[in-house]
Amino acid sequence: MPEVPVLTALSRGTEDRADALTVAGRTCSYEELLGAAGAVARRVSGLAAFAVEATASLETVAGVVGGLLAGVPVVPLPPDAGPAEREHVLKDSGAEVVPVDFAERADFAGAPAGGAALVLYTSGTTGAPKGVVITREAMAADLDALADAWQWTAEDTLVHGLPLFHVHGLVLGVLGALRTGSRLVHTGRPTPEAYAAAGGTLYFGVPTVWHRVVRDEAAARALSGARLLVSGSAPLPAPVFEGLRDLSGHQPVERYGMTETLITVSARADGPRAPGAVGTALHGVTTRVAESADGIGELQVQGPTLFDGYLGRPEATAASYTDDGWFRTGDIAAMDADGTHRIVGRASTDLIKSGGYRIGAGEVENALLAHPAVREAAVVGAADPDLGQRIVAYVVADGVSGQDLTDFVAARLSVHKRPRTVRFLAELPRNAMGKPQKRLLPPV
Ligand code: MCA
Ligand code: AMP
Repeated sequence: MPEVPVLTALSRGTEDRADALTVAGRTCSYEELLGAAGAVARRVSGLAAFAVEATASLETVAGVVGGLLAGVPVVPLPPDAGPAEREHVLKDSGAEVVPVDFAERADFAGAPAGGAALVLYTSGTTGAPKGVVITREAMAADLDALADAWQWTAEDTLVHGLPLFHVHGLVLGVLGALRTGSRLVHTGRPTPEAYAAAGGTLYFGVPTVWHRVVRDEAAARALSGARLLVSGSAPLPAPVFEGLRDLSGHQPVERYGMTETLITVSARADGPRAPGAVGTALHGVTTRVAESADGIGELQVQGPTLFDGYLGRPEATAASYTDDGWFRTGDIAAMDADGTHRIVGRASTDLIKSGGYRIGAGEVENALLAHPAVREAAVVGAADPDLGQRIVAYVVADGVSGQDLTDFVAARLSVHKRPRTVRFLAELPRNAMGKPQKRLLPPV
């Protein structure tokens, strides 16, 4: 078997079985995956980077494993990305799209172990998304620390249905299984029925998924045979925590992270769990809460799981660190005496979390302003019981409907970046300097 960096269990092959991996209803063994990944590796070897259409499929897994095998960074493209977002990602990364045929098989000897493995595009408060460079070393360190915290082993069957172009679904949800040797069942979509039917021991979901599971009582009860339910990517509301506990018998483990840092803080399989608490720093990670009078401040982190910078943006990379070398998460946190972290908010209201997706208000505003009828636009996140936050757009525009604008954004960017509510105003509230004042916008 060739040595695939990061993917210890896949390389070792001793945990191989005919149903090692199921993605959206199709199943394969490690041997079959390695053959398909080998064919990708041959094709991409020597490229500076390549992009894969990151649908929920065995093809995406083979593409990413092929990149690791060849030592070529992979840029996973959100499959629903519209032309504006797609062009930006391909141009900014310099990656060409390489199609993957899972039926193609080839041997490939394997590449050196270290260096850039993934470039994941993620939104800031303004402008277009930036490419976050994630190394093999950072992923290996993070997955080992999570395996330690969650007692995650080859005995587990991991179940989730999250997108394969973010850290949660791809790094934890696919590469984690191929490093630990746990079986993987990716359900295609993260629906309550599919989670209930999968019969796993370890489940991953964003809070929106857990909210929907709790609303589907039979599905929630069906998870009682699992070992561990894990929530992350956004705050898990207390009623959802309690609903899961009451219906499935499991208190969910909550963990916290970012694309730039991978997962840094988590509750442990053998430790306390409570609503609103995201646990303690993972093995190897150090955290601090920036000084403030009330013990609440910006969470800053250091450790081996951090990114290798924003692709081609050294100033933005430098700006994301304090002068004394700590990564600034932009999240506001408090730490209990026992080291338990609570995330209490975000420093900027211009970063929206909807359904676990991170969306920059500026990117959506720019998409709206590209519509000929729109003169001004201000985008905010409004509290939503299912999505956590719902994108709301306030626009100054004539001769266009709210639905037209929603569809316009969904078509240019990714579907999940579309405003769910559009409100028309005669003008945006501004201060004396003429700057729009989002906090003066009328309630939704
Ligand atoms: C609706 N649709 C439209 C439109 N309206 N299509 C085009 N134009 C429109 N105007 C269609 C969509 O194409 C889709 O079709 C269907 O409606 C449902 O889409 P949507 O309403 O957006 O789905 P949802 O129900 O709101 O999705 C909830 C979700 C999703 C499934 C929970 O938000 C999700 O997958 N979230 C996971 C995000 C995630 O993994 N984040 C991790 C990043 P069709 O159904 O046919 O597709 S965070 C991270 O990585 C860090 C490190 C961490 O901490 O984890
Ligand atoms: P992303 O880069 O898409 O992974 O988004 C990272 C952001 O998600 C963080 O900066 C937090 O704001 C948020 N986040 C992730 N996990 C949690 C959590 N367990 N509780 C609260 N916020 C979270």
